[in-house]
Amino acid sequence: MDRRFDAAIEEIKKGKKFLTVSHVSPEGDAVGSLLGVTLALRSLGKDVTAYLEDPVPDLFKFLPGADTVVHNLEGAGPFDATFAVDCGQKERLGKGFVNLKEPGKIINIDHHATNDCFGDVNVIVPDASAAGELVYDLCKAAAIPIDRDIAVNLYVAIHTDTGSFRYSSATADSFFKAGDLVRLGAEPWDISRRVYENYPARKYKLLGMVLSTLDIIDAGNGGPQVAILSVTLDMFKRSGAEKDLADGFVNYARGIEGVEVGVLFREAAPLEYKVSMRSKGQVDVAVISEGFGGGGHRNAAGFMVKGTLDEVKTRVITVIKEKMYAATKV
Ligand SMILES: [Mn+2]
Repeated sequence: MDRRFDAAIEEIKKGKKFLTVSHVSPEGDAVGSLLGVTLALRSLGKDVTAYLEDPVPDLFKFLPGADTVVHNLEGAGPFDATFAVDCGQKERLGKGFVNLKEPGKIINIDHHATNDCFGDVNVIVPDASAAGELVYDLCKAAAIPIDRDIAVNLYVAIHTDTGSFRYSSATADSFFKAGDLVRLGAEPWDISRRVYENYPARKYKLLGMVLSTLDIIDAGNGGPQVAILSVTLDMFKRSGAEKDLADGFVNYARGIEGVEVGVLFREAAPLEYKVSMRSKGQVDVAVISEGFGGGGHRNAAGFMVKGTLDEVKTRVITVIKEKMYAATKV
């Protein structure tokens, strides 16, 4: 019997009006786990407001319930409780939520090891591949039937956060739950086609520019290398691509033979960069990210940093090289 959700289930039983939230710049797990818990609560007849500070990315607009997400909480509430999913820090839920007066009890359900337990109830499971897995577990523990619409959302959450079941985070549990979600109505090809084979051409124009910035650097120990890509505001302008279309580009850097860590520097504003890192597993990029005030997982982490591209690159690459030198010494 799964007792991890007892306190959360107590709040579900007591409450009528709920808020569900996930992090800014939402990806598949944020949107999928948010909508999964939203639809699960609605299926019990609860009044649920689903909130994301940022828009639902186009690729995920097909998800059941996506059209009900709101992006403004002014005048909202009071809520009996708030379910925050897939988010390690309260601030990452966005200003609208941070400024909200009466969120009720905050139930923090997440799988980031760097989660700071900002909730009144915290269910943090770093072994879960996706927050979507935990929403699945919550539904099971609360005996909430998972209908097709919930299944599609949770399948997308798990599928995207495991890199299509390629990452080490994909456990037997992840496969079991995904299999069950398929049984409950999630259609793998229909979902893959919509999420992975449905990109606007401008994404590929941008990718061409980004790949041309590729730089490969030695850590100095004859071992694996670091691959660096960058994307500037000018490239976004020239390609016509929105910023979220660069999501995943960092994987091209990691995907190179002999490369251990891939890094993407994305200009977020003049003199401000979002740094995304992907590791093949020998180097823990979450530790590097935390040193810069960010978060993440062993194989995938990111943070924001200020300065010119050259300054920022030098600072970040210096640290990565040190960590890599230590981790991969032959
Ligand atoms: Mn996640």
